[in-house]
Amino acid sequence: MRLEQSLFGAAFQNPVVLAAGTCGFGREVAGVVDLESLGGIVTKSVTLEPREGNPPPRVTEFGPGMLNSIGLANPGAERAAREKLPWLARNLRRARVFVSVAGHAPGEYVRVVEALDSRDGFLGYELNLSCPNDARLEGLPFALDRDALAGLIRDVRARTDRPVLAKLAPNDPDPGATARAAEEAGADGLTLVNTLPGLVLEPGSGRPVLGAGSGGVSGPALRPLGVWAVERARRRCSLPIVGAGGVSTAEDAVQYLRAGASLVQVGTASFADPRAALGIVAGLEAWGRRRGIGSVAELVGAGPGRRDAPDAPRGPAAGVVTVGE
Ligand code: RRO
Repeated sequence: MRLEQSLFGAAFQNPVVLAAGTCGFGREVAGVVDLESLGGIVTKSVTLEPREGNPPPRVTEFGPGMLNSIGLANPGAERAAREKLPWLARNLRRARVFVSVAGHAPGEYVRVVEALDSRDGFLGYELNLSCPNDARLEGLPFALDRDALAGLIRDVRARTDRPVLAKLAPNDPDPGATARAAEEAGADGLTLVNTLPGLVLEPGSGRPVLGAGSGGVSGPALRPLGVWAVERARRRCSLPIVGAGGVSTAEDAVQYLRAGASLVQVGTASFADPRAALGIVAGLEAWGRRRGIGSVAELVGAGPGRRDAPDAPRGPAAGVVTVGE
């Protein structure tokens, strides 16, 4: 199965991308994972000013997932431009880089983009509109306020010619409507989904396990929600979608592709095995080859497969696109 696709004006050698916040700015993980064998990476979110992040512990595990509250720890836009982008420019040729951008106000996103835009080392931006851990943010994240989201995307769109992805939230009752709003505002693609707000308490004391209190839920528990959000967004908008949430195997990635994602991000799985994403690339190729699927693009949005496919959960409905054989 051919894994390459052309998206956002660039060639992606395969659909597997490291998620924001799980690989720093690339260099931090380059000793343990061959980044040039991946479709790409998304950097840690960059804010205008440097941030120390939240008090420890910042991460804890629970049954089927993980809870984090890192608190946007990052060097700020100026140092990211000076100290992080040059390494990416020198070292990543085949893997595509998106810089994640975060802030408290639309103007902060715009200023981060203005600080980075003339530099080399990255393809485009992923606007983090859905961080669950920003104590300084009052009210809803931008991703859950469609008017604010649309205004912010329009402001950024006007400042850059690079591709702009909008990263949306999992606790959105109507991700299709939000996806549509992002498309109309000028986004080039969507990333679905960020982590889900959650709280883990120590039963004895009742105190939160994380230093910051609540955090963002990721890992396998998040996957059905992410796949559902991608499928809903696919129905309402025609932008390329990047699926994220609980991908740890090639089969997980296939679910996102079939639901309508063109790329998939791997996050939490990399903490258990830094090379998990490479295994998913190899597993995807083998999965498709065994089924006679010519290219990954054939899978995107293909929905349910044939009744006789080895692991098809149910048979095809009338009019449903099938792939393979
Ligand atoms: O830094 C974080 O605590 C964080 C961010 Br910005 C985000 O978007 N999602 C998340 O789970 N953690």
